[in-house]
Amino acid sequence: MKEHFVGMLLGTMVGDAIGLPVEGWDCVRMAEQLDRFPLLPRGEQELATAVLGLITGGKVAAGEARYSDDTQMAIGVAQILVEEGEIVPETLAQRFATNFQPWRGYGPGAYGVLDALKQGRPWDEPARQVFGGRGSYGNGAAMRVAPIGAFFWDSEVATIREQARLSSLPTHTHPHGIEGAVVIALAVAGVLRQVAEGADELDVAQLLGFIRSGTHDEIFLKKLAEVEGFLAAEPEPCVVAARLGTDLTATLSVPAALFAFLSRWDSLPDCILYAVRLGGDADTIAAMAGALAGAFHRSAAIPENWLAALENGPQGRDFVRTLAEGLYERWEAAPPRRLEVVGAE
Ligand code: F2R
Ligand code: MG
Repeated sequence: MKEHFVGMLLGTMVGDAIGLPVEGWDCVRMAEQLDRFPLLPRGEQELATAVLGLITGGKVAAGEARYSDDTQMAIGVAQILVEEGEIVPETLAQRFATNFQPWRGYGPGAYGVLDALKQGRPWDEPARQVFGGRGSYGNGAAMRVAPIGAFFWDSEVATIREQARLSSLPTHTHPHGIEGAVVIALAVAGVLRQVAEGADELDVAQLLGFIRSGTHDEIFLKKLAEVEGFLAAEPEPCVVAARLGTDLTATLSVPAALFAFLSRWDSLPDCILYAVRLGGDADTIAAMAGALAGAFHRSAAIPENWLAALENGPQGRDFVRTLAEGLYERWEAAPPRRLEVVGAE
């Protein structure tokens, strides 16, 4: 299980890093560029790889693949779980502020909230005030929530929901922003439940059923039904992208990440590259899909050249691995409320 925890966090990081150079490209533009790549002369391929990074399959120098706010904030969530054994929103808000690196590419709302927290504002004020007091329904709470799904994989669904909700509050108070986090946390927990039962193959229907059982929002339930329909029909990636959505909001990105994983769960690289190919918020969709694929397959499934390319500074690849191992050790030493029979709900 330890290597599944590591896979979850390194999967987030590698998905984020691979998608980052093309964040904001639409699906059609992405397809044109990637399909053209193999036809380019060698020199032009090198130039394209310098811009597009690992997505081309070309060589990227060690430590050159940067991560963004997705990984930075997932690190904060994992750190609080290791230190506190549960999410304490005020402490998490302080950690987000301490870890805040403005150049990591935060969403506009989140940037303002973190800046305000850094200046000492009460932890729960800025998030409630953004977007005219409506709160953010961006995907920022969902993109960082995977460590909660791992740490609480064998807890009651209600606990997973509550921990995901609490982890959203420092930046995202809109119900859709929160529910996006709940859905991804449930998905990670559902994957690890299957792992614990010894599954070699993902039971897609069971995982979808588990996610549905803890999802309370009509829009997400409708999107889950669409995801299920696409699994049978397998439309072109750009049709999937157009129908499920690939933007910065939770309702229009979390379903695409789920589809990427559920349709390509058997290969971590295929899952991440497909998530990036959907376009739009590519780093975040690939980070969420990468967390799920990493949780299922373990970190060994991440290609060596991808791992080698990841940045490895003070909070880089090795730090992330050690943090994920610490998360597992914390779970093992002081287990959260366990289910008597796994999967009994
Ligand atoms: N910020 C970025 N990338 C820069 C944009 C790249 C490119 N141009 C593109 O279009 O893809 N990436 C990072 O931001 C996302 C996470 O965002 P987060 O933390 O949820 O931020 P925010 O600002 O709170 O929400 C994101 C956007 O959602 C819309 N929105 C949210 N709540 C709203 C509300 N109540 N009313 C209206 N709009 C709302 C806004 O457009 C927000 O800016 C990740 O992609 C991460 O990688
Ligand atoms: Mg993004």
